[in-house]
Amino acid sequence: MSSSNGTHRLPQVVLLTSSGAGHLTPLLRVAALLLHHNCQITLITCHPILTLAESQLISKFLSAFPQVKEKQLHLLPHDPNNVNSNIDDPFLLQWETARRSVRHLLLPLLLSLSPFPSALVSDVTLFPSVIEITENLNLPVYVQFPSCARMFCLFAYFSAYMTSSSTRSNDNNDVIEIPGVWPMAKSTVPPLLLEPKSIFYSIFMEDSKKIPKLSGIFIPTLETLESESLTALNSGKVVDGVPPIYPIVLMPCDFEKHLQEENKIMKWLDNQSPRSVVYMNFGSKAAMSRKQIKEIGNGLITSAYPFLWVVKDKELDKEDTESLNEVLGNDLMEKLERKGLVVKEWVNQGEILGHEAVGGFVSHCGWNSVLEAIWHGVRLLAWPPKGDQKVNAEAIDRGGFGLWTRTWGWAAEMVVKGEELGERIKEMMTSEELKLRAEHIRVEARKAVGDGGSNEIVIKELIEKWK
Ligand code: UDP
Ligand code: G50
Repeated sequence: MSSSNGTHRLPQVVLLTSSGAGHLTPLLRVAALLLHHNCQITLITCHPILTLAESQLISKFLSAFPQVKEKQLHLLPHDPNNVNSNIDDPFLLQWETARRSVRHLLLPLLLSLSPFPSALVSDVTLFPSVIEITENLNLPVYVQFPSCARMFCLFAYFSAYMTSSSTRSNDNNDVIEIPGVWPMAKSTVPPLLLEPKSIFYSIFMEDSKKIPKLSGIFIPTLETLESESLTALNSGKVVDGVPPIYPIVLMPCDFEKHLQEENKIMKWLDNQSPRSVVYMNFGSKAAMSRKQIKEIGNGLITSAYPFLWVVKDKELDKEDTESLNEVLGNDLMEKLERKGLVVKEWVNQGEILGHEAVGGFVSHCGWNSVLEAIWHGVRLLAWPPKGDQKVNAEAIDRGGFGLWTRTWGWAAEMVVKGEELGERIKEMMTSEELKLRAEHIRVEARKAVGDGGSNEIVIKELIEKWK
């Protein structure tokens, strides 16, 4: 396609955000990657935005890339007559509202864009509403999947599995046998997917049938880490009709950095020895019980390593207003301060994991966090609380760059004793094997992102298609 002055027209790509920092972050990183390859980007953001973390991330992204056009989609009010209006997870509720709103509001917004876009990349939660609208528009729709390839296998296979399970009599009831990949223990499957009455179950049932209508799926992952799942998907083994899967390595970007110059965390890290610090952060929404928070405090103290601990007391950051002293109590707070740094704020995790003082990461296993640890070659102690996080923990375990104590169950449901945590932290920090594997996989990730690596191949192939 040529413009009137004869120069090659640049691909115009629209990206559609959903809700949750774990969904927004990888979508914005895809946008940054496309910008790097000279695509022109329009970012559609859904308002109101649920968390401060997301609002700030979007602002930082837009100020780092002033050439990006932002279009705001103002969500319809919650529908009290909707059968799903009693959803108690604020993120799930927001997804439902956004799915309904996109169905009504996206078309005029797309038609107002000039030039008309060459492609649309949607967060996975919104794609069924998007394809309803774009069916007659000649606009290829791609999905950004915010989890691992193995989780996508479960998603893609879900409706086929559930519809046929009544006819399978001699199944092993403890596992889901996804064709082409090693069996998935039901104990690792997101619990809501085992409850047919849950809204998340309905979402997986309905949405998985619609995957064949997509032009492609971006999965932030590494070939070396997930070759089995990627091969099974791309060869049609998992289920027929899966569009091309594009594995890409997404790394922390400059636009995510804090704007303020003073940064007490980085200064504190500067004063620690290389690879000595245990970093603990459970992501953007996993809050812990007060009882577990106290045990963690004691566990970090007994592990005898310096630590950087990001405490989270409420699922929504806007509601997380109590001070550290209120949450931890003065006594524990005093003891902790002698050994490490405890904060209760949004930190720049990408930057922290890249600091040479960090030796290990106690993580809830959100997929972005796992990939950030990989990017910086940091070993993990996996402690998944809910959702897709046990599936991600399995990838860490099989990849050999982290430990996972399966008997700890779901962290959202069980309290682990401080001493036990302290012991596992020591094991992670002293393991040479984990260190070597983390370094190995870091090198693989860097290769994928470097000149002529798999990221470049994928993006160039897509840009050719979009021209
Ligand atoms: N994150 C961060 N600072 C925090 C908490 C989280 O930068 O204090 C980032 C983290 O680096 C990751 C994202 O937020 O990029 C969280 O996504 P993830 O998939 O790890 O977990 P989720 O929050 O979705 O459970
Ligand atoms: C959030 C959550 C639970 C959960 C997941 C979350 C995932 C990610 C993949 O992101 O499994 C996903 C696929 C389809 C979809 C939403 C999320 O509609 O709270 O399991």
